[in-house]
This record gives sequence, C-alpha cells and structure tokens, in this order.
Amino acid sequence: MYDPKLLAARFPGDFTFGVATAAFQIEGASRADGRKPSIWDAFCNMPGRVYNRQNGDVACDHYNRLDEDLDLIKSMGVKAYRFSIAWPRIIPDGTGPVNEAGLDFYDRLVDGCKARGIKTFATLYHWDLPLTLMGDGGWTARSTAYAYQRYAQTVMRRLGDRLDSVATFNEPWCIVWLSHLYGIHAPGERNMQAALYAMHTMNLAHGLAVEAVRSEAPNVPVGLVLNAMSVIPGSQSEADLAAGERAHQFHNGAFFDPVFKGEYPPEFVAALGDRMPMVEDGDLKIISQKLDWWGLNYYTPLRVGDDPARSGDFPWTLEAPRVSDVKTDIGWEVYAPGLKNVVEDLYRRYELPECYITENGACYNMGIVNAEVDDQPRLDYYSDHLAVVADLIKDGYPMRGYFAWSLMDNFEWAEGYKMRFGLVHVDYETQVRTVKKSGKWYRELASQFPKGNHKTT
Ligand code: IFM
Repeated sequence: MYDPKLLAARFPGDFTFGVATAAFQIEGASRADGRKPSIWDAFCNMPGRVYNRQNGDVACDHYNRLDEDLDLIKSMGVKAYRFSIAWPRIIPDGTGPVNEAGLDFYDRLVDGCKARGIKTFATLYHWDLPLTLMGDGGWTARSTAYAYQRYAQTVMRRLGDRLDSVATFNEPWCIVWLSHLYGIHAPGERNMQAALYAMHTMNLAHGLAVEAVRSEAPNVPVGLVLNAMSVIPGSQSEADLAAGERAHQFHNGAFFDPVFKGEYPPEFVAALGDRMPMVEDGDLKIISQKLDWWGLNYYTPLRVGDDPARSGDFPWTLEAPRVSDVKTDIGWEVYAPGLKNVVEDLYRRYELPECYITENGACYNMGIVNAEVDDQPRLDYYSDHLAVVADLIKDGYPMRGYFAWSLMDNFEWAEGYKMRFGLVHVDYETQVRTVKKSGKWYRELASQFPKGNHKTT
C-alpha cells in the first residue's frame, strides 16, 4: 500500500479524481414519477437470472436520498462524479412522450453537484433500455439507434448547459457480447447473429448520439466508455499470439475499429460478416466521428490461448492459466500490470484522444465490525492500480482522470447485492452508509486535488 500523499505527488495538479455509479444500480424508485420498466426490471423478474431474484426496486434508494448522497460524495474529497441517466425515466417507452419529472431529477442531481463544486460526468446509457423497445427487437433493431439519438438530444437540450462531460455508452462489450451472446445480462440472448446486430446498432447509436450532443451542447466534451480487454496471450508461441490478435479483434476491435478507424476488423469480418446486418452507406462515417475523450474501465486481464479444435465461433480461443491466484471475491484475477498493458496496446493500435479511467475497483464483501469496514485488500488494489496510472502519465500517456468504482455498494447485476464494490458500505436493511477503510484512504488522496503544481514529481 502506498502512502496517499506520496502517491498524490505522482499526479499532475489538475488530474481529476472522482467516484462512479450507474442509475439502475443505485437509484431504486423504479416506479416513481413516471419511470417505466427497463429490460433489467424484466430480467430481474425472471427466475434464475439474478442472484436470489433480487432487483432494482429499492437498490440504494438514491432517488430519495439524493442530497445526502451528494453530501457523501463531497465528503469523499473527490472533485467529479460519474453517474448515468436512466432512459426509462426520460422517455419511458423509448419513443413517444418525454417525462419532465424524470428530467427534473437529473436537473436536481446536476445542480446539486454544481452547488458542491463537483464536476458532472454523465453517461447516457448504462444498460437500462426501456422495455417497450424490446417489442421491436431492442438493440438488434436499427430503429433503436434513432430512438436513442432522440433520447440523447432530449437530455442534452435540458442538461447540456451544466454537464462537464458526457459519454454515449458504458461498456459496449457488455451491451453486445455479455447480453446477446453469453446471455448473462439482459436481455439474456445467446445468439451470435443477434449479438452482431446489436453490435452494429449500438455502434451506430453511438455515432448518432455524438451528433446529437454536438448539435445541442457543442461545448460539452463527448466520449465513449469501453471496458477494453487487456488481452494477454498464454505463451509467446505463434498460435497463442495469433489467438491474442483474434481475441483483440473480437473483444475490443468490434468497437474500437469502427469508432477510431471507420471499419470493422478484417479477420472478424471474414469469419462473422455473413451474419452481420447490412452496414449502410454513411454508417461508418457517423460512427467514426472524432471524440474528445475516451474512458477505460479496467478490472482484470483476459488471458487467452489458441483453441486448435476451432470449436464454436471466432475468435477460437481458450482461457489461459493465471499467473497468480490473487483474486477478488467475485473471482477476478488481480493484476495491475494488465492496466498498463491495455493502455499501451490501444495507443499503439489507434489514434486515441485523452483518456479517463472511468472505472477501476475491486469486489470484497467484508462487512461492518465495531463500526468499521476493514477492506485492506481493496485499498491495496486501488493503491497498486493508481501507481500504474502514475507510471502511464510518466511515460507520456494522456491520462486525465480516475473514477473509483464504486462510490458505494450497489446492485451488481446478475450477482444482485451479494457482491460489493463500494468505497462506502451500504446496509440494505437500513440504508445506512459507512465509509470503508479504502474510502478513507481514497479521500486522503483525492482531497489533495486540484493542487497548484500541474507537473508530476
Ligand atoms: O458494476 C459494474 C458496472 O456497472 C460496469 N462495470 C463493471 C462493474 C463491476 O462489475
């Protein structure tokens, strides 16, 4: 563990430290003020999808505790808050009438941040697609991209004068592969063709939303948040290196290539192109508009080897062994160099703008003992990963900020409330928030910013 003051000295004075959350994971109030169900509300109601059939009806009750939670954020010493906006609160059926009461909530959130001197980093989509849109095929339907553009425009028209930054999507990989191919997230589809359709609709929706942001609020920096995989081949054999390249194209290239190069990756297209939807003239131009920034969510590496049997679909990889057995309570390998690896690799491959680490953090489920949560492993995780960010800055990469995932324990999707990622513990019976040991450490670090010296030592 690094001393927070010594670590702080390794970051420029204008580096942004923040905390992150997402609407469905914390807000609750799922039927309040005109909100209608999202695909996640429906998914939670299906037996066998979410741990103990838990749901987002109450979550952290953030919708009703907005002011005290904003005070909590302020007390954490951070200068920025990354949150998401719930489409089902704003346009409850996805298309059709706009719900003013939904916009009012985010007005209060944004104004509340401003009043406390906290910068607002909004994400327009963090997985809560209005359920009505599933009637048309959800993300597999091209029409959803245009519905999303109108939603983006509606939000920016109302909030654009007070947002410091906006992201179109959180984690395309999860929206596409995890939700439409692996079936783990809503809508729970397991079908390569559906996934490929979702991929192109979502990429198109991203581009259309960039247009909407730029026309409604041209001064708000717009970006995209990707959980790029830190692909590490299991060996230096030719076969494993080729497997690593295919894994890159599948897990990262399906999103990075259209956005940052204006094309889909070649081997990916050769293998799967016959099941992709039609890419219409002009789509790739819309998708590849220059972004002001991009966000990286990093937790754990992806170790891959070649699958000589070529079983299943591209990318024909097998899981390669881990190098250490240190893992978090959700089972993810702890490997801070993976963060350095993925940033270096992506800047080598693409012309990327400035970067924010928009999520990084660890799942440990220890509870309160004598009014304290001693989560030393989480603290160590943060400390080691932040040291890597400092190394990247030293090496000249344009790292501009870091958001801890998450401000507080919350609804961890298919894992329900069992898995805890917060810097702040939430007692779901009483809704009492208790800052953990890691949260106190992060506060000591973050509260030193901004500092006069904009250079690192
Ligand atoms: O909780 C999620 C978040 O919604 C998206 N990124 C990963 C986190 C941990 O699984």
